[in-house]
Amino acid sequence: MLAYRVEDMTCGHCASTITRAVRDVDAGAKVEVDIAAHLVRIQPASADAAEFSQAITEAGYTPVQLESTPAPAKAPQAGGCGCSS
Ligand SMILES: [Cu+2]
Repeated sequence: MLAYRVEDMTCGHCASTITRAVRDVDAGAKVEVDIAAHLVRIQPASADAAEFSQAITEAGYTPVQLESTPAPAKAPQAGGCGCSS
C-alpha cells in the first residue's frame, strides 16, 4: 500500500481527477482518497510509486509520498483548490 499526501487536493473534483490519473497508469490499482486529510492511498496492481507520483503531478497536484500509511485523520482545510472548483 502506497500513500501520498496531496495538500492541494481539496474537493471531490480533485479527488476524482487524481483517481482517474492513477487508474490511467495502473487500471487495476485500488485507490482510496481522504479529502479531509489530503491523503491518497493506492494499492498498486502493476505501476510503481514513481509512476503514481508522476501521474498525480501531471494531473496538476503536488504529491508527497509518505513512508507509512497513516490512519485517516482530521486536518484543517487548506485554502485554495487545485481544480478551481
Ligand atoms: Cu478540487
